[in-house]
Amino acid sequence: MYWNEEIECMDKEQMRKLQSKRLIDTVRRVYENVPFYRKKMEEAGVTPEDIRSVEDLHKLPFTTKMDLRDNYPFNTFACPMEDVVRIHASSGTTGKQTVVGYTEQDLEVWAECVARGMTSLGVTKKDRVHVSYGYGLFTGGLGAHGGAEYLGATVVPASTGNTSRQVQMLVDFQSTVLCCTPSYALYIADEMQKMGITKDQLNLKFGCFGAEPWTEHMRAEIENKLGLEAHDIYGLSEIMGPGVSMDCTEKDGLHIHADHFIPEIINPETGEVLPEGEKGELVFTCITKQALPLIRYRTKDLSRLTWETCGCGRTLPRMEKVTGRCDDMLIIRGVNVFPSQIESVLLEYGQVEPHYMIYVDRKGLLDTMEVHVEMTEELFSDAVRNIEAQEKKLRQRLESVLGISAAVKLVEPRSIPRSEGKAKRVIDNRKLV
Ligand code: DLL
Repeated sequence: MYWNEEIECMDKEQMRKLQSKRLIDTVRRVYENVPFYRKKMEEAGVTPEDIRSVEDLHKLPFTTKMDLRDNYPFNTFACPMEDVVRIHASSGTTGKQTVVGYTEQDLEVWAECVARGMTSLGVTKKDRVHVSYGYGLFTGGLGAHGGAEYLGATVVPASTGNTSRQVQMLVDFQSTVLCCTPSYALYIADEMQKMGITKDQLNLKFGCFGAEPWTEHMRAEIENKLGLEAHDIYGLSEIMGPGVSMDCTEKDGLHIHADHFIPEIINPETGEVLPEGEKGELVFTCITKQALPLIRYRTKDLSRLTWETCGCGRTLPRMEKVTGRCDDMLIIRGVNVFPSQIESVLLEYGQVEPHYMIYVDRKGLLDTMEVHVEMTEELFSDAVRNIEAQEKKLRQRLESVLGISAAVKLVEPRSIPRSEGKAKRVIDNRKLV
């Protein structure tokens, strides 16, 4: 059990004081150590002296994914490289990934946040935690792993893939907690059915599901199929990874570790801060991170906040389940994909025209993606065999850039509908129910 009562039940006024102190330190640190931040603040006409408490947060400029790309890979880091002990990455909007770094202390805070969240939903050191998030540059695997280990639980680092083997492990090891994307949880349930294994043969009690949007309806379905309590875990690499917030036994919003991250909700069009309870874009400011303390980072995720004390007794602010974004990022089988990444692959490849359409669907339980792109007149008049060979090459290229497979179909020149206004590039037929 990892229960930090002093922080998790801290009186609001005291929390604001703690946040203010940490914010002041962080702003000074990034101003002194990160040329990018100094420039950004100078341009906005703010100095560290202008930031005297959390009330002044709104004076600071926002940070975006584009800023991270422009400073690729390490120029946003606020500590010497020799203090960075781990690197992770997530999808960028085009060719380059978004790179994030952690010091030893950052990793400890991360593990503590995940451990706090797991404790809030009932996990203890007696539990056996099966982690089926991907390990590697993605933060899911090592993030959930670190938290479960910090708690003293037994971790099974299963990672992704080979679902029948995962099911067998769940039966053999009698793991009590499952960490994976909600769609993979349903996939596991489906695989169990195929293998003739019932939920009674498993010993699952809790699930920590996240990395993609899911609904209350899916929660009920997963709970029913796997016989566990399904909980939501939210996070993003830029801020930390999984565990920025998680829902507790009450399942009434996700608790944000406000002693490490200050949340705000803004109007995505105007940037104006919205009052408590209104829906808008989530923005986080990291106030304890050493390697990458992002200031007012725009997540593009839509949610709302409440500071009302939760039924579980925690006073930490809660965010509503994220079910949408205010940009065009797609999450396909848990992997973030920007249409602009696909576009750069197509344009770089040649032999095709810059007219394409991305079809996303959910076949059975798996997300699928098919990219239709117009071929050039020359290719069109070529032999069918050559066209097929080009489709295959493009498919391989897309897979290596996106990290997930996508079908590719080369279509006749001028067959994709042109639009008169904003081009519609994505048709997402998945229904989140
Ligand atoms: O997906 C971190 C993570 C791993 C969270 C495992 C939870 C579990 P990124 O790859 O940087 O990090 O993607 C972050 O994924 O901005 C959201 O749009 C989406 N997302 C993450 N968790 C949730 C969730 C990880 N629980 C982006 N509900 C975020 C809805 C989520 N969307």
